[in-house]
Amino acid sequence: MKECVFDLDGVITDTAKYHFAAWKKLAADQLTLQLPAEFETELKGISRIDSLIRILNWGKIREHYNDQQIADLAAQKNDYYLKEIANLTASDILPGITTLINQLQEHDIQLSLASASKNAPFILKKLGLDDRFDAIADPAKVAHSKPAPDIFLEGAAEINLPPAECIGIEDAVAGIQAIKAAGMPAIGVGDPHELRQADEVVTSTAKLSFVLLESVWRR
Ligand code: B16
Ligand code: MG
Repeated sequence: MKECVFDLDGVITDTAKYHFAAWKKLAADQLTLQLPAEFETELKGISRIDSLIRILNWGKIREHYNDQQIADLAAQKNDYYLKEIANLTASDILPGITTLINQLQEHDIQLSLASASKNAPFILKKLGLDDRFDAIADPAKVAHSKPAPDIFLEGAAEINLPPAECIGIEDAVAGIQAIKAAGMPAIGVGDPHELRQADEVVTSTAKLSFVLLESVWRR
């Protein structure tokens, strides 16, 4: 194992609640839809535009919006989201992640980020983790979003390593599918049944360690 490719939301920090708060506000204020709580999980790892289209389809109002209106609504959601995350600090890093990063770097493992979020560089900076990562894969540069492998392949390519030397960590089903499609072992964080396509699932980021990742990679 020479590289660890991290997802952001749900692995490094819990921004899902802020995404959901922003979607709820957009849906209520602009679409007169009341989003049920299940959407918080359903939108994990899904790109901004794909999330909006799911919401419009759920509300059976997709055909009322053209591409420009969809882009404007997505931009409005992002404004709400940026307000939600304005006060993120290092205290919002999930348990065990700083220790894991330290352990990986002590073993000369390269770190890259494979988040669907266009806000990922900004969020890493707010968390004080931007200088710990060797590469941040840009979701705007890849053709297909998760569950396609593109963003994880990009994370490996940025460091010039083959996927076989990498391991990926994800909290979303679409993300686990993306890691496996990229040809990397996948570590899931969350519910073992929901994430059963992963090679190993931990119920909390606090349970991640270099020893665990290395042993899964060697299987
Ligand atoms: P943005 P991840 C994902 O992050 C979120 O889980 C998902 O809810 C969000 O829609 C997506 O990023 C895009 O984020 O609107 O900031 O570009 O889990 O891939 O780190
Ligand atoms: Mg995630």
